Amino acid sequence: MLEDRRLSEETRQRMSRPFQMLIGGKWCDSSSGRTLAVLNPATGEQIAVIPEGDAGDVDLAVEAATAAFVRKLWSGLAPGRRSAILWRAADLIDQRARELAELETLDNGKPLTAALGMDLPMAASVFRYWAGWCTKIAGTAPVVDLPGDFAAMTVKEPVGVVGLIVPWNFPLLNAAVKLGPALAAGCTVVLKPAEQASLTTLCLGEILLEAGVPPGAVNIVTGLGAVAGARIAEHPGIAKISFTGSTAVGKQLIAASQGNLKRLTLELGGKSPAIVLPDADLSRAVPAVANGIFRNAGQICAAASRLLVHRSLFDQTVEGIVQLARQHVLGDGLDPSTTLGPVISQAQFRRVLGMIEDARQAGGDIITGGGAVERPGYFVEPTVIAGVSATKGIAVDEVFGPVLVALPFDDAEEAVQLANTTEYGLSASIWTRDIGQAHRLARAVHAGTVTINSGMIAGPGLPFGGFKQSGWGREGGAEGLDAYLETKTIVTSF
Ligand code: TXE
Repeated sequence: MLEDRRLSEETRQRMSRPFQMLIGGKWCDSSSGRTLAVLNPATGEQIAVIPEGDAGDVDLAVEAATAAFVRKLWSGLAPGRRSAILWRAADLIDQRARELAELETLDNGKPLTAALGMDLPMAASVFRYWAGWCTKIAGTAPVVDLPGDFAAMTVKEPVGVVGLIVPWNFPLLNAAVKLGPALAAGCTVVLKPAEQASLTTLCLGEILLEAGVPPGAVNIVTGLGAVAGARIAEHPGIAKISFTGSTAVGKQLIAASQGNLKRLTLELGGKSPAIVLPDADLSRAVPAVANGIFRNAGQICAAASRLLVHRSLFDQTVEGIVQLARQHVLGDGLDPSTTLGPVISQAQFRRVLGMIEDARQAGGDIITGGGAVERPGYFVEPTVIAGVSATKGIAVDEVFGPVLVALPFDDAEEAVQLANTTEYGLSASIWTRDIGQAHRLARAVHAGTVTINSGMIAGPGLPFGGFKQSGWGREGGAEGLDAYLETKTIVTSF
């Protein structure tokens, strides 16, 4: 692999050095010495190893983060200085963009064009956004409605040591999305990347140190969710957790974190509807829905995985998406012609194919795709399924793969009812030229983000999160920052 001429010199050099964990500003192996294999999902081959951190390693990381927090190594820096450090981190991400994008492709499988065009610039812009907040965190001066003379103020304080647990679908970007507000708020961090894709997060640790984040302010422990992640969940020294991952693990975190009543932000699964009304502009809706479900091999929590389309447009809309599905070139993400990469792992590969098979058994019509691609790696064909029950199985369960379920409706009321049938409520899109109708539906749909005549839009300034079992709380914007802050009320009698 190190001889692969498609890789830049920087990437080959980075791959020739070990990947270690970051604890207290030092790079280290796991205390057990154990490692986990890093597999390239496009080939199934091992490309590196990462430390298999365990509960003891998490404890060391929490100790380092606690010492940094208590000594105010990070929160005590002038806000403008912290802002400059986060901005510098963004510049370093830009400088290392090619290398980081190549590592992301090797580790996660996504096309290099996608990593370079989306993940990397967004990760840098996320740090720039949060750099701006460091100098703008302020309290209020509320009125005290009591007899006597009082002056009241509120101040915002960092919540403490936070545990950030990140999934594998956008490894670097998701790490940035959580680190940005945590650091802007003045918290110190124990971050656990997903065991399936940790490489770029470890590089981000290098970048943060180089940018000037003090030792101990950001600690990164690699390891298994059930071991290292579970210890973060129960650790009494951690005040808050921000987690992105499955709804099942989110529920485990709620139970595990009760011991010290941790604050929890949970970004969980989704089964997001795209609602296409009879007057929709299909020239916009069709490519957006296809992109919304096939991009990143469908491994997006807000993927447009349920197409709800008015019966009058059903065949035309589905046909348009099927055409686009068939145009995808599946392959190794380093190959410039590749438009669709593999899913992350053999476990996900089996899970996605199993769900398609269940839909087939249930009488579903597999209009395109539906199988694995005959080649090494974990490639699933872009798939469109119709003719399934709207209320069970693949129509309501998250697949997290390139699989679209198409369901017809007869009127707007039925569309809303279908949109709201799942246990999730992360995002939805509405396609119509009638803007009044669009807004009526936007208010009726249970979803944390609703887009009108657009695929999913996310950015660091936009609150993102879910209704129902898609999670708790919001990331992004002022609300996202607030999740890392405590409000203290100070009242003076005079
Ligand atoms: O997720 P997990 P998996 C959904 C998606 C996917 C399914 C399974 O439907 O098919 O989850 O994926 C850590 N305590 N999403 O198994 O297990 C783990 O190490 C603490 C949606 O990969 O939830 C990783 O860092 N942490 C999604 C992170 O949790 C634990 C993104 C996510 O892994 C833990 C990913 C535990 N007991 C999957 N067990 C989204 N919302 O974007 C695991 N982890």
